[in-house]
Amino acid sequence: MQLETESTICAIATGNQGALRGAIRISGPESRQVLESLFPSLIENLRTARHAQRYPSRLVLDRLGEISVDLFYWPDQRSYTGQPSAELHLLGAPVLLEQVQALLLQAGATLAKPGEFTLRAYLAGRLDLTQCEAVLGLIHAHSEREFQVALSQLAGGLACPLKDLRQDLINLLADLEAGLDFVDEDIAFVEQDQVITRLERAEQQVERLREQIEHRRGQGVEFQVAIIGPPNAGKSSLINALSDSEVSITSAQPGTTRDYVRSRVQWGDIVIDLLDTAGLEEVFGSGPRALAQERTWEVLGNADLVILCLSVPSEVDPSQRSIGLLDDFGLDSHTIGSLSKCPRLWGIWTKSDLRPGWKSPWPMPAERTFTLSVQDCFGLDTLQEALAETVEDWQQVSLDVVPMTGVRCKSALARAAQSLAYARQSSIDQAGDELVAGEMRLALDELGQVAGTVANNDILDALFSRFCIGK
Ligand SMILES: Nc1nc2c(ncn2[C@@H]2O[C@H](COP(=O)(O)OP(=O)(O)OP(=O)(O)O)[C@@H](O)[C@H]2O)c(=O)[nH]1
Ligand SMILES: [Mg+2]
Repeated sequence: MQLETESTICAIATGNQGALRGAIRISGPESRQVLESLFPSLIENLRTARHAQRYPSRLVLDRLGEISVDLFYWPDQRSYTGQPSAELHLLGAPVLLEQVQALLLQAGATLAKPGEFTLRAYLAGRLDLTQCEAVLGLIHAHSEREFQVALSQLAGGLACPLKDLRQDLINLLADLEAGLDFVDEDIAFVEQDQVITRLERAEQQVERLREQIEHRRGQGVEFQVAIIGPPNAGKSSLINALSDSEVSITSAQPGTTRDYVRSRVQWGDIVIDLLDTAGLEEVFGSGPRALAQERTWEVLGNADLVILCLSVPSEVDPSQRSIGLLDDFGLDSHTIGSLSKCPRLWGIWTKSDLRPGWKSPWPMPAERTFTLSVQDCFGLDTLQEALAETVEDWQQVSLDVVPMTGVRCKSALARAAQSLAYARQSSIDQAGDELVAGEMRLALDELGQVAGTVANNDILDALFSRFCIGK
């Protein structure tokens, strides 16, 4: 991507799915001129604007007629991107948004490249790299959980402790460097044992940050698969088979599983959280059964993938009348309606041994379907492979996007830890404060890379503010 900020860019900022409100962003030195050609009646207001303001306005579009537009205008660098910018808020219909965007392009704006607004915010010093990556994470967030991880990172999950750590080191370095300036006069701004203690503390903080990143990678973003279905469909048996251990109780009696059971399975690099749930059923009133249903829906809502299990109808079961109607499998229409809203739903015909050669189509929309028998160990491999493949793709996205910070930060933190260790050793060996300061600068560079800023100016600031006090 070009690091060019002289052009005036625009882009539709909301999704193309069609929503109640849509927004188009504009940023760049010519923002006002572009807006003036769209809103001639606002020319005077825009030219005299001294601070960000909202202008309720209207636009006339070809064939579509007049529409109302809320114009938000930031006249100077006090904006997200650090340049004159604007947002047009209007009805979220894609056709409207595209027409308005076309007008902006005609008026001289160019179409923004992916991430270009965030890049400008970064270049303007509005965001550090960890925050930029979190913004990217928000854009790509697949599920509510990933969204939460991205949000917490944006709010400083990593940025805050990192800032504190750097500040500590900058202060220490400033003390050391101040001492270097007065080396002839033998003035020490900081005692040697203080230097050693503070470096040791910094090393521990780096270690804690590394752990935090590791924890974030391991904990926050594990792929969750909710196994659901009517009572007795064989859900718990399936979880046990996939986990290769008896994590959930099974029995011929419907309603065996009452609360959800979590099983963390690991196949090579693939980690999956399998969640066994209480069988879906219509329950009226309150009590443990109703509570169990609530839990099931809760688990289902948070899952990255929902797998619905339906037992193939046994030949001797007279209750199976017309195959293909979900009611025949013990799911009421309300449940079916709610399930159809799951973003990712797979279907499994279980207990295929009960009906050899069973080949009925899956009775509701599903991304993938399988037929298996836990009893005969049939079809488990296929399911396992499909799961592994899906989780691998998902891990790629979720590890690359938000915690891509993690991958990048980990190696920088490792180098920072090493420099701090050298610095401390040099101090212990009394090898000279120049060497200690040199290693500390390397460590700060690494940490600065993590935060996406360079430490030199910070050091100057810290140093300068000290000299002002006494001289
Ligand atoms: N024939 C056959 N029976 C199975 C198979 N899988 C499970 N079962 C039996 O079906 C019954 C119910 O199995 P569970 O795994 O407890 O079913 P569930 O869906 O967890 O049931 P709830 O917890 O009550 O909702 C048990 O008797 C199992 O042994 C299978 O592949 N073939
Ligand atoms: Mg069960």
